[in-house]
Amino acid sequence: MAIDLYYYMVSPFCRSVLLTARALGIEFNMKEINIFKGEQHQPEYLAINPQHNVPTMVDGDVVLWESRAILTYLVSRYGGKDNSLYPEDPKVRARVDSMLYFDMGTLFARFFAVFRPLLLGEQDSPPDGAMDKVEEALGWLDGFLTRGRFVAGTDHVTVADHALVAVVSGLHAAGLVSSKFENVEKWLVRCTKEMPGYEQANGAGARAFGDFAKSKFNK
Ligand SMILES: N[C@@H](CCC(=O)N[C@@H](CS)C(=O)NCC(=O)O)C(=O)O
Repeated sequence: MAIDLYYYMVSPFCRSVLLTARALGIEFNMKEINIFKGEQHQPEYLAINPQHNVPTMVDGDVVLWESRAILTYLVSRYGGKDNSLYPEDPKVRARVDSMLYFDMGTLFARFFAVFRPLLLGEQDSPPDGAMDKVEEALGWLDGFLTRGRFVAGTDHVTVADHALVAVVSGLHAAGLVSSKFENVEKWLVRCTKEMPGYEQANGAGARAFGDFAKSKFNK
């Protein structure tokens, strides 16, 4: 049975899901929800996801939102035994989980404090000082990337890279990642080369996000 994905490409959380799906060879039945037009508030969508955000995945009787839960579900269900995207070794998995939580609780949280009001049209320019907190989180990420080629200290891509690259590539496309973060810059290039279907899953959407962000920052 086809898996439905309700998505909007500007959203990094939809692009991370597409990166994991590409890596696993999963083709979704794609259902666009234009959050700029408020389509997430339609009653049919609220019946699926009362939290009215994207992405939402429907795989038979499994209905999930929260992008990072979708990433790990897809690998656990469709990735086969000990898939390197979300390895079963408890020590490696713990590092992957740690980076997913860093994304959710720190980088994404700070990113969202800047961009949520802009994306939903609640404000027309970024809140004062909020980008400094994003910059601080990018500095930590730069440090984490001294531990290995990818964010969990592995030599290969994991779902933590999918989650983080979707956010960071959008900031980069907007010109908001300082060139002093050399490890981040090199990792971004590595991701474009080593993630299957990167351009379709994330590249174009990240640039669309970058154009949107530039329009709000360069007033
Ligand atoms: N923590 C959630 C965040 C999802 C989220 O907030 N998505 C935004 C788009 S970037 C959205 O759909 N906002 C519309 C709304 O909240 O009404 C995830 O990772 O999936």
